[in-house]
Amino acid sequence: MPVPSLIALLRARGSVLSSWIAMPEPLVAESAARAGFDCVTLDMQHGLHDPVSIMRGIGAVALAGVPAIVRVPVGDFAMASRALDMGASAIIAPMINSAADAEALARATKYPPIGERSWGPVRAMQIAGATGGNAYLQGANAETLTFAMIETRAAVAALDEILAVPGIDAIFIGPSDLSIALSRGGHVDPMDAENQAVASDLLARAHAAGKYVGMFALTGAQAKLYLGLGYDFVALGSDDMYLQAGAASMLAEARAK
Ligand code: 3PY
Ligand code: MG
Repeated sequence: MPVPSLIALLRARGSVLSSWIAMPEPLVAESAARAGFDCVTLDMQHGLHDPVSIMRGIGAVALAGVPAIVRVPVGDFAMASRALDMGASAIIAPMINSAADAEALARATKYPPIGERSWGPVRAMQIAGATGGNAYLQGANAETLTFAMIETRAAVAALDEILAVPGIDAIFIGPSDLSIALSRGGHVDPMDAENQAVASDLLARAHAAGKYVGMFALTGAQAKLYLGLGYDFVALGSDDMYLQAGAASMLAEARAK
Protein backbone atom coordinates (compact mmCIF):
# COMPACT_ATOMS: atom_id res chain seq x y z
CA MET A 1 0.00 0.00 0.00
CA PRO A 2 1.47 3.40 -0.95
CA VAL A 3 1.88 5.76 1.99
CA PRO A 4 0.42 9.28 1.65
CA SER A 5 2.99 12.06 1.55
CA LEU A 6 3.14 14.71 4.25
CA ILE A 7 2.19 17.38 1.73
CA ALA A 8 -0.87 15.36 0.69
CA LEU A 9 -1.97 15.25 4.34
CA LEU A 10 -1.36 18.98 4.73
CA ARG A 11 -3.41 19.69 1.62
CA ALA A 12 -6.23 17.39 2.79
CA ARG A 13 -6.32 18.29 6.50
CA GLY A 14 -4.87 21.81 6.68
CA SER A 15 -2.61 20.89 9.58
CA VAL A 16 -0.98 17.79 11.08
CA LEU A 17 0.23 16.52 14.44
CA SER A 18 3.54 14.68 14.32
CA SER A 19 4.97 12.27 16.83
CA TRP A 20 8.68 12.79 17.67
CA ILE A 21 10.84 9.72 18.10
CA ALA A 22 14.34 9.68 19.58
CA MET A 23 14.69 5.97 20.37
CA PRO A 24 16.40 4.02 17.57
CA GLU A 25 13.86 1.19 17.66
CA PRO A 26 11.40 0.81 14.77
CA LEU A 27 8.71 -0.71 17.01
CA VAL A 28 8.58 2.52 19.04
CA ALA A 29 8.05 4.61 15.89
CA GLU A 30 5.40 2.18 14.63
CA SER A 31 3.63 2.21 18.00
CA ALA A 32 3.50 6.03 17.97
CA ALA A 33 2.11 5.97 14.43
CA ARG A 34 -0.58 3.48 15.48
CA ALA A 35 -1.53 5.70 18.45
CA GLY A 36 -3.10 8.10 15.96
CA PHE A 37 -0.49 10.69 15.01
CA ASP A 38 -0.81 11.98 11.44
CA CYS A 39 2.91 11.39 10.84
CA VAL A 40 6.08 10.48 12.71
CA THR A 41 9.35 12.42 12.91
CA LEU A 42 12.56 10.47 13.55
CA ASP A 43 15.15 12.69 15.22
CA MET A 44 18.84 12.26 14.40
CA GLN A 45 19.93 15.61 15.88
CA HIS A 46 19.21 15.05 19.56
CA GLY A 47 17.65 11.60 19.20
CA LEU A 48 19.67 8.39 19.17
CA HIS A 49 19.03 7.41 15.57
CA ASP A 50 21.68 6.32 13.08
CA PRO A 51 21.18 5.70 9.34
CA VAL A 52 20.18 2.07 9.89
CA SER A 53 17.53 2.90 12.51
CA ILE A 54 16.22 5.62 10.18
CA MET A 55 15.93 3.11 7.34
CA ARG A 56 14.11 0.61 9.59
CA GLY A 57 12.02 3.31 11.30
CA ILE A 58 10.70 4.67 7.99
CA GLY A 59 9.60 1.16 7.02
CA ALA A 60 7.90 0.59 10.39
CA VAL A 61 6.03 3.88 10.16
CA ALA A 62 4.98 3.04 6.58
CA LEU A 63 3.50 -0.22 7.89
CA ALA A 64 1.14 1.91 9.99
CA GLY A 65 0.18 3.87 6.84
CA VAL A 66 1.59 7.30 7.73
CA PRO A 67 4.54 9.31 6.39
CA ALA A 68 7.88 9.60 8.18
CA ILE A 69 9.89 12.79 8.48
CA VAL A 70 13.59 12.84 9.39
CA ARG A 71 15.38 15.56 11.33
CA VAL A 72 19.03 15.28 10.30
CA PRO A 73 22.01 16.35 12.43
CA VAL A 74 23.31 19.94 12.06
CA GLY A 75 24.88 20.45 8.63
CA ASP A 76 24.40 16.82 7.55
CA PHE A 77 22.96 17.46 4.13
CA ALA A 78 24.30 14.14 2.81
CA MET A 79 22.06 12.40 5.35
CA ALA A 80 19.14 14.53 4.15
CA SER A 81 19.55 13.01 0.65
CA ARG A 82 19.92 9.52 2.10
CA ALA A 83 16.81 9.88 4.26
CA LEU A 84 14.81 10.91 1.17
CA ASP A 85 16.18 7.87 -0.67
CA MET A 86 15.06 5.74 2.29
CA GLY A 87 11.52 7.08 1.87
CA ALA A 88 11.31 10.09 4.20
CA SER A 89 8.44 12.33 3.16
CA ALA A 90 10.11 15.46 4.52
CA ILE A 91 13.42 16.63 5.92
CA ILE A 92 13.86 18.95 8.89
CA ALA A 93 17.33 20.53 8.98
CA PRO A 94 18.37 22.26 12.22
CA MET A 95 20.23 25.55 12.55
CA ILE A 96 19.68 26.96 9.05
CA ASN A 97 21.08 30.42 9.73
CA SER A 98 21.66 31.98 6.31
CA ALA A 99 20.67 31.87 2.65
CA ALA A 100 23.90 29.89 2.04
CA ASP A 101 22.81 27.22 4.58
CA ALA A 102 19.37 27.09 2.95
CA GLU A 103 20.90 26.76 -0.53
CA ALA A 104 23.09 23.84 0.62
CA LEU A 105 20.01 22.17 2.11
CA ALA A 106 17.95 22.65 -1.05
CA ARG A 107 20.83 21.34 -3.21
CA ALA A 108 20.77 18.07 -1.26
CA THR A 109 17.00 17.63 -1.12
CA LYS A 110 15.78 18.70 -4.58
CA TYR A 111 16.49 17.29 -8.04
CA PRO A 112 17.49 19.63 -10.90
CA PRO A 113 16.58 22.26 -11.87
CA ILE A 114 16.19 23.33 -8.22
CA GLY A 115 19.02 21.36 -6.64
CA GLU A 116 21.51 18.55 -7.15
CA ARG A 117 19.90 15.60 -5.36
CA SER A 118 21.54 12.50 -6.79
CA TRP A 119 19.46 9.68 -8.24
CA GLY A 120 18.83 6.48 -6.27
CA PRO A 121 15.38 6.51 -4.59
CA VAL A 122 14.85 2.74 -4.65
CA ARG A 123 13.15 2.48 -1.26
CA ALA A 124 11.43 5.87 -1.62
CA MET A 125 9.75 4.69 -4.82
CA GLN A 126 8.39 1.59 -3.09
CA ILE A 127 7.01 3.60 -0.16
CA ALA A 128 5.47 6.24 -2.42
CA GLY A 129 4.03 3.57 -4.73
CA ALA A 130 5.77 5.18 -7.73
CA THR A 131 5.14 3.34 -10.98
CA GLY A 132 8.58 4.09 -12.41
CA GLY A 133 11.63 6.28 -12.20
CA ASN A 134 10.24 9.07 -14.35
CA ALA A 135 6.99 9.16 -12.41
CA TYR A 136 8.92 9.53 -9.15
CA LEU A 137 11.29 12.11 -10.63
CA GLN A 138 8.45 14.27 -11.94
CA GLY A 139 6.74 14.40 -8.52
CA ALA A 140 9.64 14.29 -6.07
CA ASN A 141 10.52 17.98 -5.75
CA ALA A 142 6.92 18.92 -5.03
CA GLU A 143 5.94 15.83 -3.03
CA THR A 144 8.83 15.84 -0.53
CA LEU A 145 9.07 18.81 1.82
CA THR A 146 12.20 20.60 2.99
CA PHE A 147 11.97 22.37 6.35
CA ALA A 148 14.65 24.89 7.37
CA MET A 149 14.83 25.23 11.14
CA ILE A 150 14.74 28.80 12.42
CA GLU A 151 16.11 28.86 15.95
CA THR A 152 18.92 31.42 16.21
CA ARG A 153 19.23 35.21 16.07
CA ALA A 154 21.05 34.88 12.74
CA ALA A 155 18.21 32.82 11.28
CA VAL A 156 15.58 35.32 12.45
CA ALA A 157 17.59 38.15 10.86
CA ALA A 158 17.99 36.20 7.59
CA LEU A 159 14.40 34.88 7.44
CA ASP A 160 13.37 36.66 4.25
CA GLU A 161 16.51 35.50 2.37
CA ILE A 162 16.00 31.93 3.63
CA LEU A 163 12.33 31.98 2.56
CA ALA A 164 13.38 33.18 -0.89
CA VAL A 165 15.64 30.18 -1.56
CA PRO A 166 14.02 27.89 -4.18
CA GLY A 167 13.43 24.45 -2.68
CA ILE A 168 12.80 25.64 0.87
CA ASP A 169 9.17 24.62 1.27
CA ALA A 170 8.74 25.30 4.95
CA ILE A 171 10.31 26.54 8.14
CA PHE A 172 10.28 24.74 11.47
CA ILE A 173 10.68 26.85 14.59
CA GLY A 174 12.80 25.38 17.39
CA PRO A 175 11.26 27.20 20.36
CA SER A 176 13.79 26.00 22.93
CA ASP A 177 16.89 27.07 21.01
CA LEU A 178 15.13 30.26 19.95
CA SER A 179 14.42 31.13 23.59
CA ILE A 180 18.05 30.49 24.53
CA ALA A 181 19.22 32.69 21.64
CA LEU A 182 16.78 35.54 22.33
CA SER A 183 17.64 35.57 26.06
CA ARG A 184 21.37 35.37 25.21
CA GLY A 185 21.70 32.16 27.19
CA GLY A 186 19.55 33.41 30.06
CA HIS A 187 16.89 30.69 29.93
CA VAL A 188 15.28 27.91 27.98
CA ASP A 189 11.58 28.71 27.96
CA PRO A 190 9.58 28.05 24.79
CA MET A 191 6.49 29.78 26.21
CA ASP A 192 8.35 33.00 27.14
CA ALA A 193 6.31 35.97 25.86
CA GLU A 194 9.10 37.47 23.72
CA ASN A 195 9.81 34.04 22.22
CA GLN A 196 6.17 33.52 21.31
CA ALA A 197 5.95 37.01 19.81
CA VAL A 198 9.00 36.37 17.59
CA ALA A 199 7.59 32.96 16.61
CA SER A 200 4.25 34.53 15.64
CA ASP A 201 6.08 37.04 13.46
CA LEU A 202 8.04 34.21 11.78
CA LEU A 203 4.75 32.34 11.23
CA ALA A 204 3.08 35.34 9.59
CA ARG A 205 6.06 36.14 7.35
CA ALA A 206 6.53 32.54 6.23
CA HIS A 207 2.82 32.18 5.45
CA ALA A 208 2.92 35.44 3.51
CA ALA A 209 5.76 33.90 1.46
CA GLY A 210 3.60 30.83 0.79
CA LYS A 211 5.59 28.45 3.01
CA TYR A 212 4.41 25.91 5.57
CA VAL A 213 5.38 26.47 9.21
CA GLY A 214 6.21 23.83 11.81
CA MET A 215 6.52 24.20 15.57
CA PHE A 216 7.55 21.96 18.45
CA ALA A 217 5.12 21.57 21.38
CA LEU A 218 6.05 20.05 24.72
CA THR A 219 2.47 19.40 25.86
CA GLY A 220 -0.91 18.67 24.33
CA ALA A 221 -2.13 22.09 25.49
CA GLN A 222 0.75 23.81 23.68
CA ALA A 223 0.01 21.77 20.54
CA LYS A 224 -3.65 22.87 20.67
CA LEU A 225 -2.55 26.49 21.07
CA TYR A 226 -0.20 26.26 18.06
CA LEU A 227 -2.85 24.61 15.86
CA GLY A 228 -5.22 27.42 16.83
CA LEU A 229 -2.59 30.02 15.91
CA GLY A 230 -2.33 28.53 12.42
CA TYR A 231 0.86 26.45 12.52
CA ASP A 232 0.64 23.78 9.82
CA PHE A 233 2.89 21.08 11.30
CA VAL A 234 2.98 20.64 15.08
CA ALA A 235 5.34 18.09 16.61
CA LEU A 236 4.13 16.93 20.01
CA GLY A 237 6.34 15.65 22.83
CA SER A 238 8.66 12.71 22.35
CA ASP A 239 8.74 8.96 22.84
CA ASP A 240 10.39 9.26 26.26
CA MET A 241 7.66 11.68 27.37
CA TYR A 242 4.90 9.34 26.09
CA LEU A 243 6.41 6.46 28.07
CA GLN A 244 6.91 8.46 31.26
CA ALA A 245 3.46 10.06 31.12
CA GLY A 246 1.69 6.78 30.34
CA ALA A 247 3.53 4.93 33.11
CA ALA A 248 2.97 7.71 35.64
CA SER A 249 -0.74 7.81 34.86
CA MET A 250 -1.16 4.01 35.15
CA LEU A 251 0.87 3.88 38.37
CA ALA A 252 -1.17 6.70 39.88
CA GLU A 253 -4.35 4.81 39.03
CA ALA A 254 -2.99 1.57 40.48
CA ARG A 255 -1.87 3.27 43.70
CA ALA A 256 -4.93 5.49 44.18
CA LYS A 257 -6.33 5.06 47.70
C1 3PY B 1 14.10 23.45 19.69
O1 3PY B 1 13.09 23.73 20.37
O2 3PY B 1 15.16 24.06 19.70
C2 3PY B 1 14.02 22.28 18.81
O3 3PY B 1 14.96 22.02 18.10
C3 3PY B 1 12.75 21.48 18.86
O4 3PY B 1 12.88 20.28 18.26
MG1 MG C 1 16.68 23.16 18.42
